[in-house]
Amino acid sequence: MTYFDKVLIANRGEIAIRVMRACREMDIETVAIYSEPDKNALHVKYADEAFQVGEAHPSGSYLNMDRIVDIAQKSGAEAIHPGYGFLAENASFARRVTEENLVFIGPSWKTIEAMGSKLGSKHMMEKVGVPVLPYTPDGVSSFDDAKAIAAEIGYPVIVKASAGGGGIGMQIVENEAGLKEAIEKGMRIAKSAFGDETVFIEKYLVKPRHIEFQVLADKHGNRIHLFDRECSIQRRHQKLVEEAPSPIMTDELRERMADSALKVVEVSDYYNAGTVEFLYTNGDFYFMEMNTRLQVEHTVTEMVTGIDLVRQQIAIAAGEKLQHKQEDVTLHGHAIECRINAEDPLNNFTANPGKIVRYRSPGGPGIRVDSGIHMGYSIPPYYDSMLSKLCAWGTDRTESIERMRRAIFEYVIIGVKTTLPLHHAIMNNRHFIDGDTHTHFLSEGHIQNNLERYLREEETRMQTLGASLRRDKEAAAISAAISVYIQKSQR
Ligand code: MV4
Repeated sequence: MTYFDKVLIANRGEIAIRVMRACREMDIETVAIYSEPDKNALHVKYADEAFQVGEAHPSGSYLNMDRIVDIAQKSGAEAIHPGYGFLAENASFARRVTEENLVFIGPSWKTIEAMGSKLGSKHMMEKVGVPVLPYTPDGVSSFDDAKAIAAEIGYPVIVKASAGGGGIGMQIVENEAGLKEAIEKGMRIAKSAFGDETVFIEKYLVKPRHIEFQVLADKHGNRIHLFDRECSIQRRHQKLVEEAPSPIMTDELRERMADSALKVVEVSDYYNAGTVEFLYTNGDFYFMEMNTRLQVEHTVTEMVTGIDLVRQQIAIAAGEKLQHKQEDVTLHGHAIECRINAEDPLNNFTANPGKIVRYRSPGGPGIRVDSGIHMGYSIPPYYDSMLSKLCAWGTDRTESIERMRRAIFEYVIIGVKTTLPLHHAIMNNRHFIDGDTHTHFLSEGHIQNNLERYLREEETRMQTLGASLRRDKEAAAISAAISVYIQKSQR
């Protein structure tokens, strides 16, 4: 069944290749866009056609709506997949695509717009009985109107941007003395980051878990969930490790949370793939936000359910009914994803772009590597630092951890510093192994000493490897020649 003849992927890196893989399996031609620094990127080589969309900076390329729509029309693409990040949750873009008679592979722009307001989505969920934390129903704009409500909610509270996401602008307030400054600072950040200074206050949970539910809905009123993911190990609101299912999930809790997640889908008229985000603490859970996109960590859900979420997105966008009933969706085993970023974990995770001089990705039983890099590739400094996603599936969480350890050992990326040593330390950390994770796991310093010891070992390993690198220069030259050959043969 070919739902579309041609789809434009308005993204780069691993997610662009991920979407192109689904398209290739579905016999759908692919159109890539690329910025000037990405002209030799893997997603450009992978696509059937590729067009330069602009210069390095995202505003001139991957965020350039006019150019993207123009390329879609000129190339004859019928649909656009936004991936994640960039324009994936931009209601104006989804609306523009729809108004140009192209299909946006995602929810309706109206739903994207509605879920983009954290306050508005809380109101919506509260009405249908989805648990939300005590909060100020309207935005707060001054200390006076906030003081009374904050006292009612009870400290600590947190100030959040309504138009925001990813923790940007969040201000934790321990007591009334800090409230005024927190509101003013939160409003300033909200205004500059999102162009909307609306902030609200809600009860602050000290060490919650981040548990999210994958959902799928079609345009005919069918909706299902595809179980839960735990994404609590984050650094500055950037997820580092995700897993499915959550290690603390029970059948009873899952039923309650899934029921809430599906209520969110229903009341928001949602269709396509989405994620309902909750915070969990001591048996209670609270709706946080609805992510109207395919997420980075969709991989672990695919590994434990066997369902290809991108294929489902494309079929739904083409008007198909859901291919699975809820009772058909079964959970099998456990999957963990480690985000491999070009960052230096011992230097405050500073981005570490550069050239990959040696690259060998792991394989074998239960391993999946979704990456946008190859030997000889130079990582541009203009975009986010994620190089690849290393995923390990096991029949249970223990086997999944054991496999992840083995895969991290096999993974060779030379030329840039990466978060691989951090993931080695996490996979060997007693708290992680016991499933005792929460959102402040990394900030509690569990990992640091392990990390330093492991890095010293890593340094020694690199020194011995360095000796063999010289021999590999020929290998690098050969691989460069091959990639040029592929490029030429595709023109
Ligand atoms: C919270 C919270 C505690 N209490 N809200 C971070 C970004 C966004 N997903 C919401 N976030 C949080 N909201 C209340 N009322 C703690 C966080 C939070 C967090 C949440 C999930 C995973 C990691 C986190 C790291 C820091 C803070």
